[in-house]
Amino acid sequence: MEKKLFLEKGFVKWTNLIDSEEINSISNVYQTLLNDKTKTQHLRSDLSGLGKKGKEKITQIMCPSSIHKSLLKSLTYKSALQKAKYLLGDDMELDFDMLINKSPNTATETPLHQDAAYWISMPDKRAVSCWIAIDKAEEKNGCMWFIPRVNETILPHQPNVEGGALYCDFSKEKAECVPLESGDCTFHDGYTLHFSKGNLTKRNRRALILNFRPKKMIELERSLGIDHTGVRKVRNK
Ligand SMILES: O=C(O)CCC(=O)C(=O)O
Repeated sequence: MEKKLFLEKGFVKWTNLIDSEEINSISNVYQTLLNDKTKTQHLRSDLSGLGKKGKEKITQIMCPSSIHKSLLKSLTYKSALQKAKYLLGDDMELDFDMLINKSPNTATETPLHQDAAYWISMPDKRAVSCWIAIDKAEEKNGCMWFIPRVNETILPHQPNVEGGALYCDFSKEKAECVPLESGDCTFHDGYTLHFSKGNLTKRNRRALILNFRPKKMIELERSLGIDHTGVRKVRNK
């Protein structure tokens, strides 16, 4: 059922990917990384592009498991990989992980985009991102919105502001809001248009995102020096 939906629409919601004990364990590691600006400095940026001047609005920390290697062995990573294999095939492996936190009272949206615009063009285009809600995610704190699959082309993208997230222009009329309880997740493919609104609440909105693609494509990326820690830019037109 989930696979059919994912293949048809380009995204699917998955409830209870992880239980409350596992959420607590991931949440502790997450908070440690969020608070530690020294250790995360080389992997950390503000998706809003405005962070250099003041408080971070949308904190992105790439490859948190390169700092906290225990994450790789966690139930969360194992369970997400198992689902990614079910959705796209047994050759799926973890390509990269990231944390995205929307700080409290930051009416800053993550603009509409397709993830594949950030990636190099690869012969095998299968890829899936698992977006895991560490905190309950709803419209008012910036849950994900997805536009059901249109086609598999990449629209023209550009940064919304200097150093900020990429965005593209497309009608949001058909976008579906996907609220999640803590421990739920969504899976979306690289072409699926998505965005999230700002966080208007008093608490963080923390998401852990794991990206999976075929082992051979990860090897290709690494041979070209791509490990997803480089600058944010359009790589695929
Ligand atoms: O968490 C967000 O606001 C955006 C996440 C996103 O764009 C993604 O996971 O591809």
